[in-house]
Amino acid sequence: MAEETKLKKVVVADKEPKAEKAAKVADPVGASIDIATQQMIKRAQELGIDTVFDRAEAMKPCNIGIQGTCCKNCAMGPCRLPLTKSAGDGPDERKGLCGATANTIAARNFIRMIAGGAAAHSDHGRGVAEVFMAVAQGESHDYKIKDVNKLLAIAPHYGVETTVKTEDGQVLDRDVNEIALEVAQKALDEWGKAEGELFYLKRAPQPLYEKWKKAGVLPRNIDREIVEIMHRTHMGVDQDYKNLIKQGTRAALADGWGGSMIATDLQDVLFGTPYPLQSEANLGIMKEDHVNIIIHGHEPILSEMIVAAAQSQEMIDYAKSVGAKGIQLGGICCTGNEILQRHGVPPAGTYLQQELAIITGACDAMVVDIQCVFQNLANVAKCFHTKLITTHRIARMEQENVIHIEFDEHHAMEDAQRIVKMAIENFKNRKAEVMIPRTKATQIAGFGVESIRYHLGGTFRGDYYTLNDNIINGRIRGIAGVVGCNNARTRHNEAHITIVKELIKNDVIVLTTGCNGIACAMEGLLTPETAAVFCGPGLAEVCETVGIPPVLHMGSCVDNSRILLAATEVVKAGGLGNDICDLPAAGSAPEWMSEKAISIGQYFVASGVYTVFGVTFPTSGAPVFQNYLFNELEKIYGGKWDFEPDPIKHAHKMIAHIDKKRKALGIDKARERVLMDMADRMKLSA
Ligand code: NFS
Repeated sequence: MAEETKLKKVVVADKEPKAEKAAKVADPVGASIDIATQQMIKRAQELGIDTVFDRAEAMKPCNIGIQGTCCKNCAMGPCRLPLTKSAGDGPDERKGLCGATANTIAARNFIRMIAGGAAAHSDHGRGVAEVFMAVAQGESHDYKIKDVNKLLAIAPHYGVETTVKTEDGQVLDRDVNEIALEVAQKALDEWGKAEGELFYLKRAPQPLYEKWKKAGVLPRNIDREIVEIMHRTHMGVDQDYKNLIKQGTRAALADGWGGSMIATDLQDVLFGTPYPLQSEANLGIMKEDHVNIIIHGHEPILSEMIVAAAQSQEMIDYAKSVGAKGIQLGGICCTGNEILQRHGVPPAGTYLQQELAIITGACDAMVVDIQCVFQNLANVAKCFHTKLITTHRIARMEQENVIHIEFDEHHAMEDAQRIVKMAIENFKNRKAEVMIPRTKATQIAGFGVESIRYHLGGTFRGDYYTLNDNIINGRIRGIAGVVGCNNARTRHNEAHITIVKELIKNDVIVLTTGCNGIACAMEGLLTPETAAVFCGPGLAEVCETVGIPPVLHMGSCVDNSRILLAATEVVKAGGLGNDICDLPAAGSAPEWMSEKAISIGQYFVASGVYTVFGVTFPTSGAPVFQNYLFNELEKIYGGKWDFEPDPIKHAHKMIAHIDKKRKALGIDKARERVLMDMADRMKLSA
């Protein structure tokens, strides 16, 4: 009877006329600090097309999931253990059906995020290693080994000899193809070797390696550490948050010092090591009278070929034959960063601008591979003439208007030409009025371990001597790595830019990757001229002297491995302690959203870096576990997590940490002296 009543109620409720509610839409100015983005959000709203910004208004996040305390690892749940106000009053008695505590649930969820992130970066690395193997075996003719020096530099890390001794004692160079083949095999084995540990771990400063060894977190092989996370977090396995995060650390290290580092290195070998170059950034790089091809995703394997195809005379002539003036390439997300770093192809925007590039009405093709790709691109593309092309075997979309051209390294150029031709032939099909925002900025990108050595190295002394010397004398207060995504739950680019500006204002040099790099480029922070406007006097002086921007763009998110190695070089150059955790340095992801960011954060923390995240933190419902991440991990690895959504406070937490490290090194006095020098100088000029 009770059932019947309930049913009747539902039926009645269904028949009642619903009040028409206007769909919630975003306030363009509240959604982004960037004018081009604001214009395009408004444009989309005029056209009746929803974007991520509107959807973030219409749907709020789950209040339990956001705390990290919802367990759906078995079908007795989901068990929800939100932290309520009264929970802190007495003993924490929250538990799931099986008895799992909030700490266990949050730790399991946290390390599953690490598994997702490490898998994404590392599978990307594996894809590159497979192409490298095909090249080494002579099976792929469209790619070549572009940077032999880089190959020779990394070979010893895999235990591969670069010279050979003849019987009469002569030392001869080994054949490059032979070296490549051996490196390719050893690199591919890193994903599944049965014994030992990852080769690149020994590239870390010795004391750090010893810490990992003592803590028992040296990753054995990449796949194993990720699989083990899935096993341990299965119902009824690992139920100790400390032991769970230990496995999370292993997998994260397998990402940063494994999959990501291998990806970066082999990409450099195949496509060239980046060196500083000039480009532009933001939606304003698109051109109404050109064929616009936007490349979005993460692997540079396909995009390298598309760049080559689009720059060929044959394709440029073809574009002209359909009435276009040429072909304009643009990037979104990290594939954008890859082709920016090596070819100067300008990024059209960050992660949150992907839909907006299509809404310009001038995007003739958007080519996507893997990661950070919105499924809603297909719905947006449907409203325009844009061809949305998926290219990766593991990343397809269900919508019918999406074209799938599976990319294969064995006929790479052929595939790339097919895609470029498709875009050219689509130029004449533009139907909507084109509206490209004018906004764009100039940038200098393409930094890396090698180019920092060139710009900030010493002539006679250690490699990073000039950088270290300026840190010791206090002109540069410290180093910050500011990286990561955008998140539609916070104003687009606001935290990125506020934090970076606050850091450079306080003489902290910034190394950037990922969408933070693109955000900084869009705001014009990646030019040497920026230094005089935004930097403190010490950093401004250094930038002016050596001609670099105060924010150095180091590439995509897998290129965070470049930051690890740059930090290692700083340690090696001397005078700033023996380990990464001794350096006056800090890390930040102001607007993170991806599981990859959590993996990156964990490997930075485990490498000794104080790492602050903005927006939200996925363990807030489990204070004991969170305290372990925020305070206890430092005792093991020298680095720790922190969370601060307010951008100014966020920057000052990093600066306070940098100052603490300066004091521990005994170089805080030198900094005071420099400040006095500046004051004196100002008095003189007054
Ligand atoms: Ni990184 Fe690159 Fe951007 Fe975040 Fe996505 S593009 S790999 S995950 S959103 S920085």
